[in-house]
Amino acid sequence: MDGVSLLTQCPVTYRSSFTYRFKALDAGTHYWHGHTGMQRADGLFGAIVVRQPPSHEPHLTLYDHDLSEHVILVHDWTKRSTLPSYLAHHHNDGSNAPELMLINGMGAHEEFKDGNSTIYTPRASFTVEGGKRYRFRVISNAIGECPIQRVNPWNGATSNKDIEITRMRSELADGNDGVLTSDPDKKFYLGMLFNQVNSLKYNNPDFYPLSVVVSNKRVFSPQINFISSNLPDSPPLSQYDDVPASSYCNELTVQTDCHREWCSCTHKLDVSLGDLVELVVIDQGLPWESSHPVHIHGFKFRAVAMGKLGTSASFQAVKDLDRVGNITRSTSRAPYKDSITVPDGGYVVLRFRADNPGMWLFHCHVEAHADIGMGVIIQVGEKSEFPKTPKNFPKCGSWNYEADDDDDDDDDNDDAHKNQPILVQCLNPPNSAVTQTGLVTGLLVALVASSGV
Ligand SMILES: [Cu+2]
Repeated sequence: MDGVSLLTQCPVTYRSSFTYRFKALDAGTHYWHGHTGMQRADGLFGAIVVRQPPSHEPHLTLYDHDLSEHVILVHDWTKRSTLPSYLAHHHNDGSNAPELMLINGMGAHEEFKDGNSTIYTPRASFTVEGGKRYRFRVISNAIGECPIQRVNPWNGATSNKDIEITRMRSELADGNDGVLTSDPDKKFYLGMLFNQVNSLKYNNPDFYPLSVVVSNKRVFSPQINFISSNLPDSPPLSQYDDVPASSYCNELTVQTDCHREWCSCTHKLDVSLGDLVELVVIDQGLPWESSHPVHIHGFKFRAVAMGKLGTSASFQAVKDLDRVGNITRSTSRAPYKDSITVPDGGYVVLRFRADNPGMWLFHCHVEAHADIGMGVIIQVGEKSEFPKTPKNFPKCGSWNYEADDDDDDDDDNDDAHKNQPILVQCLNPPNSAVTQTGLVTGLLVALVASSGV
C-alpha cells in the first residue's frame, strides 16, 4: 500500500495519526505528499532522500559533495488556498496560474517598506565552495505543469558571491532491464481529454442543462477514455468485499455513449500478476494547450516511445499510427521513471512488469485534473494475491443518516433526506494501528518517487 485515500486505506481523520513503516530499498530522490483533495497543493509535502553506500552509488564520480541541505523542493504558490483558484478557473471566472515559484517554501514575492528601502520576503539560498562539484537533488511539487521554465546563464562567480546557474542536467543511471522487449501481455490506450458534457456535478440536464449556460462558462470534465473516475466509499485494497463490483467500470463495460453523456465510476483496469503491461497514453491537445504529467503508483515504468503529432492529436490517429507500425518502441536504455509528461497533441508509450499485487492509481499529476476524474486504477492480480491487511486495520465506508422518529420538528423535507447516503466516515477501532494522539492530520500520505537529478 502507498497511502492513497479510499484506494489502499482510509483517510487519516482529524485528531488521529497513522504511522507508516517501510524499508528504504529504493535509493534516490523522492518526496511524500498528501493525496486527498488539494492538500498537496496547499503545502502538505516534503522531501525524502534515500542514500546508498558509495560503493553502490553510480553518480559518485560526478560530484564532490552530496549534502542534505542541497535539496531543492520547488512548488507553485497561488497566494490564496488552491481550491478557490481552481474553482475560478474551472468556471471561467479567474486564473489558477500560480503567482510565484517557491523554492523550499521561500520566494521574493511580498514587498515591505522600511523607510526608504524596500524589503522582500527572502529567497532560498544555497552555499557552495568555489571549484567544488555539488550534487543538487531537485524535486518538483508542481500542481500545474512543470514550473521550471528558465535558468539564467553562468555569471562567472567563483566564491563568496551569488551564483547563477549555468544549466541543469538530468542524469538517468538506469540500464535496460531486458524484460521489456517482448510483446506486452496487456495493452491499454488511455485518452486524456476534457469533455464538455452535462455533468451531474454541475449541470443536471433536467434542471440546469449545459445548453443554457453561456458557452465560455461551460465546464470541461477532465477524463480518461471519456470516464470521470471517482474513488469508492471504502478502500478496495483493504476492504475488497465492501466495494460493489457495480461501482467499477471501464471503456469496455460502460453502457452509455460517454462522448455525449457524462460517465463517472471507479475507472479500473485489470491485469494479472506478472503481466508485461503497455500503456499508450494520448493527450488530444484540446481545447487548450495543456500537457498532462502522468504518474503511476506502485511501479516505475520504461518510457519506450514518445511523439507529438501537432497542436492536437485525435485518439484514432495515434491508434492508426500504432496499428501500421509507425510508433517504434525503443527498449534499449529507455528512461526509467514513475512520472512523465504526455506531450500536448501527442503520446507516450509506457511499459512495466506488473509484479506488485494490489490496487494502484495512475493519474494526471495536475492537482485539479486528478481531483475531478483524470485517473484510473490498475488492479494487479486477484484479491487472494494481495498482501494481507494488518490486524485491526482501520475501516471506513458509507453510512446512512437515520432521522430521529421522535423529533417533533421533523417535516416532510427532513423525511425526504432519510436513508440518503451522505458521508464517508472512517471508523478507527480501539487499539488499531491508528493511535488517538491528538495529532491533527486529516490527511494521508503517499510516497512518490521522483526522478533524481
Ligand atoms: Cu492533466
